[in-house]
Amino acid sequence: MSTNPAESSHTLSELLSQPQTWQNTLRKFESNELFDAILEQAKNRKEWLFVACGSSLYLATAAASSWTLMTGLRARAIPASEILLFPGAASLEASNVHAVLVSRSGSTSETVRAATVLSRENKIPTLGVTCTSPSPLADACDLTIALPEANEESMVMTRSFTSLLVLLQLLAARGAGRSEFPSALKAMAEHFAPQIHALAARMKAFVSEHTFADYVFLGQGPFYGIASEGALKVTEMSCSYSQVFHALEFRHGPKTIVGPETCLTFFLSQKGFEEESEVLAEMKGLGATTVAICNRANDLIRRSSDFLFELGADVPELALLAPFLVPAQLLGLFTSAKKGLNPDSPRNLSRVVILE
Ligand code: F1P
Repeated sequence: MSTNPAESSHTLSELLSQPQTWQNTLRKFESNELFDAILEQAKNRKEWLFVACGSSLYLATAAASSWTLMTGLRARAIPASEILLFPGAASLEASNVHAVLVSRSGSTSETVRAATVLSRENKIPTLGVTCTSPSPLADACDLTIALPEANEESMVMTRSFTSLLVLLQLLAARGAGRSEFPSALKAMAEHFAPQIHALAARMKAFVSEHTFADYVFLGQGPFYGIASEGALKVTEMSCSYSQVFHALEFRHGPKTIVGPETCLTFFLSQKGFEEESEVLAEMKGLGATTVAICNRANDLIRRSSDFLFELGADVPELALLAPFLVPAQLLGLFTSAKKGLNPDSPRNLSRVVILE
């Protein structure tokens, strides 16, 4: 791989360190008393409310969907600003809710204030999830899990996002008695580790061969949070215009924008494999340039994708969320470099949003 600004960046080295960071996270939380304390704190609670901002909100969205699919309990993700500005709309049944506040920095003002509102004003038990310790978030929450090993120099979240997601999936699996899930995550990380460098080289070549006006990310179920983060990564790192939709929703209007300069990235679930692959083929037929991310492809997907990433791991669907995000992170990074931008310091962006 020849050298360019992206390749000497913190963002790329931290991005490529993800499989190792996931393995370290799994080892650290293999048997953890804090998990038991959290599940004890939440035992009579019927709903999990995930609260965050920015990338952490999309992490919370994927975590909430994983939570419901794994535990059967109601779970949802909402922006911290909604707790502060429209608490009524959040319909917080205090007696039923357990709140999880996610923030890489642990300092984002909206998230810290939301923790205080939920804990003090609504008497809702709060769990902070962060990569920074100590932090104002930990001061505002009843319990806090910190994962400093996943923290990063890069301005945008990469390994912190996927590692905190893996951590929250581990906690859900513990709560649901899914004892097989930690080893499935371990198998996924071991399977993906030898693939990540070749994937980066292929994505760099793909970006050098294509120039796009629009980026669209498509996912269903737990992959919608991943698609949302994919869109944010391309916007944050390369100052490009990107959107996110549920894959089958794309037919209901947005497909008007399809053309060769529209890059459509599909995060193909196992559950909706047939239906989502049909949308991929239909959009390819309309002339879109397509990126397909899946566990195992079929001929239709191979024929309908300009860039294909197949993980090929024998793991349950929820273990696919973290590795599926990596191609989108790389798309953002190499597009940033192609535009002569520095992925380590995106325009107009601060690492933490602190409000007066
Ligand atoms: C949240 C966040 C980041 C975003 C930018 C500003 O930070 O919105 O997701 O990329 O850096 O802050 P945090 O609450 O997760 O620290």
